[in-house]
Amino acid sequence: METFMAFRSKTAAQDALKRAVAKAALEEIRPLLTPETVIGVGTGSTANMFIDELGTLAGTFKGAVASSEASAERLRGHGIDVFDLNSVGSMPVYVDGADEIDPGFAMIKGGGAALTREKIVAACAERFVCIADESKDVAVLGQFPLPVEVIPMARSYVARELVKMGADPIYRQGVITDNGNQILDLYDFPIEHPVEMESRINQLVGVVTNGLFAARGADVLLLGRKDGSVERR
Ligand code: ABF
Repeated sequence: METFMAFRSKTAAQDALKRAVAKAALEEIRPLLTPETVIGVGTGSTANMFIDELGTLAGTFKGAVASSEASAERLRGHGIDVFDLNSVGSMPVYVDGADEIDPGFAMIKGGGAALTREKIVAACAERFVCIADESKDVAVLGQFPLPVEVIPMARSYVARELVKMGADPIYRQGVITDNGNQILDLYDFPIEHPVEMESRINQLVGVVTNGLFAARGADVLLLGRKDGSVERR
């Protein structure tokens, strides 16, 4: 069994990779920042590190739209104004992490249950910059459980339909999304054709959205390597 010390050093090493990609993301978007610029900012531990980096430039751009309440609070903590998406037009860029990303830049997201807001904010951005450590880089999506956000009264119906599609949906107990909905996670569900699967699942009545970001995948991937380098794809 992994010892606590081994776990802590593994986590610290992964944090260093996340910090490196967060810094690289700041350099990636720096040329886009003007006093008029509003950017989209995601959710999760990698996005949190990006927010911390972005904080060093607070006051030099207009502000951000956040994909979760947690990120909005962190942005405000750094003195960055947070805007309602409805008050903002298109944004030049959205920066967020992922749970998995494949060679075609399709992603599984939503491990933190913020998938719907993430997808909405991403849809409004001209470019999606994905920041991730190399553990997220996969040949085929689906090792990480795919989240599906459902309207609560439809949960069992949607689960039965997902079983017919060959999935093994598990209700994420005790989790309510920022939108008041519930999450079903699909375990051991290899996804060879992410664009088609994203659309098939979204067509089930009662599904709000699923965590496949394939129809609108990433445009740029900043991947933190174990040797400390950041690969830009
Ligand atoms: C968000 O944060 C989610 O879509 C994804 O589930 C998660 C990645 O988290 P972390 O950066 O903590 O690994 O982007």
